[in-house]
Amino acid sequence: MHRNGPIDDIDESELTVTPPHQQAAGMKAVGVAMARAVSDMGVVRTARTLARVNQVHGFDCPGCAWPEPTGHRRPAEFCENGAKAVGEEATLRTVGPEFFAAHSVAELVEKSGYWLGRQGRLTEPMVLWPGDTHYRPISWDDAYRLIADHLRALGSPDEAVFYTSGRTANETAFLYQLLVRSFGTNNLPDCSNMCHESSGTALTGSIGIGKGSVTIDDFAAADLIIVAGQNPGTNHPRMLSALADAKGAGAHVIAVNPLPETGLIGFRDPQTVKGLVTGVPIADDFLQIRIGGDMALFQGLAKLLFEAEDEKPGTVLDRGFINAHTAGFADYERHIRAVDLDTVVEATGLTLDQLRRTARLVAASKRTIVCWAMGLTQHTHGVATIEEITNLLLARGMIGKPGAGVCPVRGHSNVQGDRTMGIWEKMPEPFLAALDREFGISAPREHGFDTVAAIRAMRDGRARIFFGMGGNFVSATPDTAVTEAALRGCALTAQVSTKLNRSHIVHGETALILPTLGRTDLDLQNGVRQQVSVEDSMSMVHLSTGRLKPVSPHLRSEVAIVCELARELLGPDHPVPWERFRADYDLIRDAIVRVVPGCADYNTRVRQRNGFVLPHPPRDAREFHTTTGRANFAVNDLTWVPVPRGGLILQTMRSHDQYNTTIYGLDDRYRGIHNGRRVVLVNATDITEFGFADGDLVDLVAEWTDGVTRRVDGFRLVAYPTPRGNAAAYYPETNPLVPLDHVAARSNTPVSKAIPIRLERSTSHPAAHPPARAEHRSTAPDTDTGRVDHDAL
Ligand SMILES: Nc1nc2c(c(=O)[nH]1)N[C@H]1C(S)=C(S)[C@@H](COP(=O)(O)OP(=O)(O)OC[C@H]3O[C@@H](n4cnc5c(=O)[nH]c(N)nc54)[C@H](O)[C@@H]3O)O[C@H]1N2
Ligand SMILES: Nc1nc2c(c(=O)[nH]1)N[C@H]1C(S)=C(S)[C@@H](COP(=O)(O)OP(=O)(O)OC[C@H]3O[C@@H](n4cnc5c(=O)[nH]c(N)nc54)[C@H](O)[C@@H]3O)O[C@H]1N2
Ligand SMILES: [Mo]
Repeated sequence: MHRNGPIDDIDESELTVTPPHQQAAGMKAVGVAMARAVSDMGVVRTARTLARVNQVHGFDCPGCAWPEPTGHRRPAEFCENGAKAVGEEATLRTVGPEFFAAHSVAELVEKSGYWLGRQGRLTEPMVLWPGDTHYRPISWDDAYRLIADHLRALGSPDEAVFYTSGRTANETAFLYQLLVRSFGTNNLPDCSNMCHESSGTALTGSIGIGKGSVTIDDFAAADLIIVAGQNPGTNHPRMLSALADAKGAGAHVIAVNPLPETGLIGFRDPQTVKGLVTGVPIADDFLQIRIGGDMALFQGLAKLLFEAEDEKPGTVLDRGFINAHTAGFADYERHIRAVDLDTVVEATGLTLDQLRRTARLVAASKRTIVCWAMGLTQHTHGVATIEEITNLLLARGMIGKPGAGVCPVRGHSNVQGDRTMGIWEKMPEPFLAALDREFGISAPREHGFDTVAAIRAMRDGRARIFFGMGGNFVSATPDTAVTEAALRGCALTAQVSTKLNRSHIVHGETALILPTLGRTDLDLQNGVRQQVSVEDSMSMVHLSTGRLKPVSPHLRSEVAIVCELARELLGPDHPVPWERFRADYDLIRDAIVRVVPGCADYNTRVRQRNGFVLPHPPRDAREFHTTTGRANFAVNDLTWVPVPRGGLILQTMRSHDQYNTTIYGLDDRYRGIHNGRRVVLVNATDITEFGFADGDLVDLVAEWTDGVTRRVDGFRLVAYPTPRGNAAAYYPETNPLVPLDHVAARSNTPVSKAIPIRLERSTSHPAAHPPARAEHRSTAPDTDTGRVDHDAL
């Protein structure tokens, strides 16, 4: 077994910067994908594995949630970054007991997330006893007993937190929430709380279901596609193929982004010979918006649509749809007519001409799709912004017909399915009632903690046990110093994981690592191969079958871990047939049928060629299961993000070489950043005005209304074409800057895309991986508010 993980950690002094790329994908991407995969998996495993990604009898790519095409599948239905995701999981490097014996926790805490992840797959359950210096092996049975003993010792089940990341398959998710609710709590925070929660909240209120209303086939039928707050070239590369096809069929594409992201500006489709040679520019128009200006954009466009309708009545608004299917239009119209276009220009940084041209395109379009991701959701006004998108589409009757609709582009490959299966701290009553009926349990009804509430509860000692079903909670969450202290305050932290990460190293008094099978791994239960299923971003449910020999005989499937823990915790007389579920996943799916609406004949339909699509009343029948029984227009006061005097608004985003907190490598190739990650992209004029030069080393300092100064040190300034007053840097290095209480209204999502900061000349040197740290200097009492006091800067 080869081991060639990085011996040294990141050395930021090696960082180099080149001009951003004009085109994404192409031959280079194929080469990078293959080289990376072969280095992780070896040649044979690479060939075997990549041939099965996203194929009908293969496994679902553990990368993003973009759907597979329903018709012909290309031989390679994955992208460069999908190959990296697969290689990361299917690697032959391992971290077993000898690794933990050789490295103390005190030593590991100094390592970067990159280094930790590159060490390989976890192979055996490990425990860190109170006060001990090293993780030591523990048997599965003892691990379950330890967790059960801790859980039973709590004053109340609500003192435990059960987190889920979005790779967890439907079968696991369903059983996991069943275990947690049988135990007696709804504390089921998930990564979605930090991700598309704003989309779910907005869409549920507006159209009665928190999911996108388009299918992959709608893309080819659209004539206008707006992609706002999303970087598909890196995060959903297969979406570029769908956009390219749509363009081929005549669609016009508009990118709305503060950054000229490479995938949107140019794209070479590696799947076609023509694509490799020529390249197709994706975006016909690029609206370089100021961070946080999107709500203003969509209100401004609506205002211009009303003006166009005044000029030519009956040509712009879809009165038939509005009258038949919506509520609240009159209030919306009154509100929008009062919008001041000068304010829109100021908030967006766009010109009136750009706004007018875009409004003309929207008015002329017969089939419009709007796509979005984190650039819209992770804002104080994320929910309201998505409501404005929906308003605009409703006014033009663009929901529930081919080629049109709302398209939140999900992140994790099964984050949408996990919600469908009940991973949510506030599942509605009909679901809980069905669960009670099916299993003879009494699910608790009081809402549980979401991610931010869970951190507050652990910080304040109201929660004492953290259980993670995947993910990397410590590194994914805001306010790193607060979160790390919160986890350290727990009596027990237990993580079901494939790879080593910081959440194993920043731990409670007792800590457990429970190593599990990934998507690519063969899952045998009593000698019979099991399959799991997932739901993509467009509500398609399909099977995923792993076939690789697991790297260790000690790995257990997530389903097995949930069932075995449940047996230990809830006892042999518990009404749920845990042992039968573990032995045959078809039985889990049969139970899902009786609890989750739209899942009839699950086992049969999921085995069809493309699986099956879950019901979506607005898409299927223009039915809206909202408070009014109609699609609701929402009215929102215009909010945007002014730039603080002497400071900048910072967005935290992904490089091309990472999957959330998993760092694959140190190149953000399209943006021209190589061999390092501690960079901050700032407009060249701002750099000069602040008295710095391109390449200078700076500290990023955030002052918040709670009086705490948060800072991260030693970032290299990179002059970059971002709007004046805006900056960009990578997550998770910048998470110490995101205040825990800086959250989106109504969705409680951390505001990772708009942190007011200022730059200070750095006294530190380009360090070999400065560990995450935030200096907490409290100068004022804690407050509850989430408003930015820009003058504090
Ligand atoms: N390879 C890879 N694939 C991934 C992931 C990964 O880390 N790596 N992560 C997965 C997950 S969980 C998710 S949620 C998705 C994330 O997918 P994205 O949302 O594409 O991810 P981010 O890198 O956060 O990019 C945010 C984009 O929004 C823009 N933006 C920032 N602020 C604003 C704003 O105020 N307005 C507008 N209009 N744009 C703004 C940024 O410039 C950037 O282009 O990707 C998924 N897929
Ligand atoms: N500042 C800032 N913070 C953010 C964001 C941002 O844009 N800016 N984005 C937010 C978003 S959109 C998201 S979704 C979250 C992501 O938050 P998480 O989902 O918690 O984080 P990941 O980095 O995706 O989790 C990676 C870990 O998952 C484990 N893992 C991988 N595959 C499997 C599997 O099959 N089973 C199990 N059990 N474990 C597995 C591995 O051990 C790996 O180390 O981060 C959020 N945090
Ligand atoms: Mo996400």
